[in-house]
Amino acid sequence: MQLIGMLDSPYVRRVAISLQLLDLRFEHRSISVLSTFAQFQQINPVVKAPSLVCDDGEVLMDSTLILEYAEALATPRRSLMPIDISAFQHALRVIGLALAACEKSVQIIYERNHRPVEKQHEPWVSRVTGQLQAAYDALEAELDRKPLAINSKTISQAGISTAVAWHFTQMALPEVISAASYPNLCALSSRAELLPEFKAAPHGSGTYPHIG
Ligand SMILES: N[C@@H](CCC(=O)N[C@@H](CS)C(=O)NCC(=O)O)C(=O)O
Repeated sequence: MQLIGMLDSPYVRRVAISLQLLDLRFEHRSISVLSTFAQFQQINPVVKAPSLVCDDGEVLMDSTLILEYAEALATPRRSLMPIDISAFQHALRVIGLALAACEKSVQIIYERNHRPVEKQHEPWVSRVTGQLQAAYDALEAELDRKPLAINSKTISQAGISTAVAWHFTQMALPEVISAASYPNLCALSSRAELLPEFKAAPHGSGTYPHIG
């Protein structure tokens, strides 16, 4: 199967890291939804990253749905989600916050980079920035309350998504979310970025597996 999309997208990156942790082999094609729109359109006319081209050619999209498929595909069946219901519920809460942080970061980036300056709407950016801060405030508090395990054997989807979201926002919008205010997220991210699965799929324009 092929994973389509660039690793500067947190959605693509969470899938690339999760596929490795599920022991699934995949080819990565680092195609941009922006600079190579027409090429992306040939693969998925909806142009959403990530897209997953399955072995029979069917194309899936949306990172959460792709991860659901990946877990069903893994043999023996594996999951990056906890089995215990209260831990499962908490993981969904944390992943929801991480995905909201990704979405709000992307909205700010698109507003800034893909709209003419005279058409940018500051009240909208302020609203989204407030939502982004709220998501990271809540994630920081959750980590204080219940730290997440960060190693290749025990990292869960909550850990992957939180670490990927934080690193993405710090790479793309460091002036919007000050790292100094979020020590738990900084520590979690630093540990996660040292894992081989994160190093093999680093944030940016490169292709998995990154060597070196
Ligand atoms: N909910 C989706 C969000 C994916 C998403 O918005 N990806 C961005 C790239 S970071 C994208 O495809 N942008 C192009 C567009 O929406 O037109 C997911 O989890 O995969």
